[in-house]
Amino acid sequence: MGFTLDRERLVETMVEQAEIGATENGGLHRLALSDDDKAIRDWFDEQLTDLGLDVRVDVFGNMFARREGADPDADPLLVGSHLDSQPYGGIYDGALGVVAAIEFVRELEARDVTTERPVEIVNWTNEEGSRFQPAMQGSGVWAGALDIEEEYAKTDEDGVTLEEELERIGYKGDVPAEPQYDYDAYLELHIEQGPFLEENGKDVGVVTGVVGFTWGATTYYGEADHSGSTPMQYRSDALVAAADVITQVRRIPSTLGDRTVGTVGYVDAEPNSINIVPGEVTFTWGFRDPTREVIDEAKERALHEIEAAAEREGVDYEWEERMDVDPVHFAERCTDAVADAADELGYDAMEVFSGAGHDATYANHVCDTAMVFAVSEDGKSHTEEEYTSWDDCYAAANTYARAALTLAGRAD
Ligand code: HGY
Ligand code: MN
Ligand code: MN
Repeated sequence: MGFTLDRERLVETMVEQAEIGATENGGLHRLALSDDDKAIRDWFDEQLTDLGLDVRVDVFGNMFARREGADPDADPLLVGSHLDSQPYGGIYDGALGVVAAIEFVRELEARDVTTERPVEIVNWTNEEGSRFQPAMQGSGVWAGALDIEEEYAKTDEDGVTLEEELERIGYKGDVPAEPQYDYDAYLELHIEQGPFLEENGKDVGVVTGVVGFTWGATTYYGEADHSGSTPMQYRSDALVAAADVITQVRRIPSTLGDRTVGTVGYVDAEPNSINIVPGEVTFTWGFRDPTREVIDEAKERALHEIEAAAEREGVDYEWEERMDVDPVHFAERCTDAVADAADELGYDAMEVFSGAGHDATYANHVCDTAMVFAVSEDGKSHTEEEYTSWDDCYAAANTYARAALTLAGRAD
């Protein structure tokens, strides 16, 4: 059967990581740079140290470890993903990719395999972009797409800066947050977080690229007033203006591409009392698509709706950009390695373009990249109901390990 992973050990490692930051409904609450993130980072460090690898942490908290190959000067293969989670997310998002990378390195050790290239394993800081925006922040800084000082200064809802949290949990390292080597390739395993693999009855996904995003946050400034004694024509209701835009954010994608999506995920209305006209409302909006032109068109339409709603309701507003990243398409030599691996192992695979964002987007700025997708049951993710069977985890992790070995090359 050639190089395959130890299924039992993969499941054990997944169960172990899922205990750190576990919620009572079987999900994860492991927000970036929280105490639970510190705990899972310590766990990650322990896994790699036990494998005899030295762990290094960069100044943005990205964690790396290196397994030497036959040729120490060869450009390394980089494998890994992220361990932070959404507020009430699932146990597979990011974690399955890191665990598969750990199990890949464990299997190399167990079989005493010497790879041509060095293999480096990474845990990226703040992929989720929930507590601190943007998403894929650690890989974005590392790839030079985001300015580290700007990202250090980002604050969470309590006004705590990212840099303060990085220092507080002891993961502001000393290595520059930039590629320390000319990486030959980056390979990431992730759950699909969408319906296509399951709908088509496939075992694994060969990911050919990732959508681009644009995220913004708008605040409307109206007039808080008594909800009973203020006649309707006297009102400047910030929430009504926001509601108009929220409806449009839902409608705009249906006029654009078949993979265009639009979401308002966060709304904060003040004073948020049943008998006060909302005076101030902040909400986020986001659009994604495989092509840059469509993303720009969606953003332009949203900004037009934001302005029009402010005029209609007589409220002021301001907005800020929270994220902007181009779509990426992966290198054929890497996607071929994934497709061939699935084929060799007898898994039924199909190509998928990712609707979720991944660190592979920014890794693709640095070196050839590809991803492997595992099936998401009902396509659900970013909820505690996120589920991937152990069989599907194993099929994807096996494909991943085989493709990784192809890209790393065997020296023995
Ligand atoms: O937003 C995303 O797609 C990713 O989960 N951060
Ligand atoms: Mn993820
Ligand atoms: Mn996610």
